[in-house]
Amino acid sequence: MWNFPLLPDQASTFAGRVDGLYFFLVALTAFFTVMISLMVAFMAIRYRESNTKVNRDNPLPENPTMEAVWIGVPLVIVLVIFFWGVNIYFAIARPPANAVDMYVTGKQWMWKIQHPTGQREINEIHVAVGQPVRLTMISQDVIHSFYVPAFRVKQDVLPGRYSQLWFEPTKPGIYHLFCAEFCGTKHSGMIGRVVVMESADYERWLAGGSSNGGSLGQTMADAGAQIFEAQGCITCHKMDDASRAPILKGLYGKSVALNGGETVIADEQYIRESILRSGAKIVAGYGPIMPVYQNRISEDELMQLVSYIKSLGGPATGTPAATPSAAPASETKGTPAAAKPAQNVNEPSRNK
Ligand code: HEC
Ligand SMILES: [Cu+2]
Repeated sequence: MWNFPLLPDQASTFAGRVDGLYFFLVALTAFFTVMISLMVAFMAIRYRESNTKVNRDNPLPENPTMEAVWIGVPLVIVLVIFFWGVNIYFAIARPPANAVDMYVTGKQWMWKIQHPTGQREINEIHVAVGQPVRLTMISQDVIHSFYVPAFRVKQDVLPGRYSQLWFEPTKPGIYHLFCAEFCGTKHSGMIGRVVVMESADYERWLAGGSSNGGSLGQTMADAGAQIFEAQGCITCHKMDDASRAPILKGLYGKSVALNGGETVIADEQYIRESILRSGAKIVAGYGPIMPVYQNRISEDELMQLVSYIKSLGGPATGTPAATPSAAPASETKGTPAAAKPAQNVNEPSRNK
């Protein structure tokens, strides 16, 4: 009979922590609401007009101790709330290093998901229990918001800019995925499900192919490598020759010196911008010769390109990419030399 859940399932590592803070705020609010209401009632009765036995002098008292208490106590309470909130916020803002990268494109009115291993889904995202997932998200049109109540995570998905979200599911099951930003007439229909599976089931699901008929057998990085060739990027960006354009191997996560003297960290957003609006930030030592790819590459393809460039490794002595299966197969095929670690040695020369 009593089946009226006040809160959604707690299905991620954040859920308990967010609820803890939430319940604390509710309890605190309830405490003061009750206390103040009781005081109001008490005063109203005690100082009612007909009661002649009370003292109504009402002098202005001075009581420094009381003032200190009513400044001090709320100060401590709000600081507790602040640091508690900051603590959770930091956890939500910092994906762990072992998180799997997935890519989300929002558009009116659906969610498109790409797995690094190549599966594509629509309005459905399959993940494994205990495996942290990091989402890189973008919108093709208006602002959407990726919201999974059971995970206690919500993040705006913006046009023209990647935003990020991560979570670690703790309980197998099927959970609601909502768009939490009014995004047009069918906003309420922009819903989906997050399917959390046991690892073994998840492996089977990955091996079995996509539930929505996406092409398999090609990882995102492979798809990106193909675009890299098809769009002619490869004619300038060589694997071992930085004379025409920077070598992209080892770019991801590195700090890049720009022509203006500043440096930027080469994250997803920077790589995306470098491709779409190459003139916006020019790498030190190069001219603005790279074509502008705006409107020539779709958001989905851009994510594949980003995934490919990430698969070429990070700055720390060519660390393998976060997605082990994402070897740039078609890239290295013709140029075995490119696969040699010796490549990293050449890298500093790119900033000549
Ligand atoms: C005509 C030659 C040319 C082509 C074609 C070209 N690029 Fe570039 N690219 C450059 C040059 C030169 C730079 C450095 C100057 C700058 O930042 O614009 C660069 C910079 C970049 C950067 C930033 C590199 C860094 O070290 O910070 C990325 C990422 C990039 N290109 C990706 C691509 C992709 C992906 C394509 C294909 C869609 C592409 N480029 C096509 C010449 C080219
Ligand atoms: Cu939406």
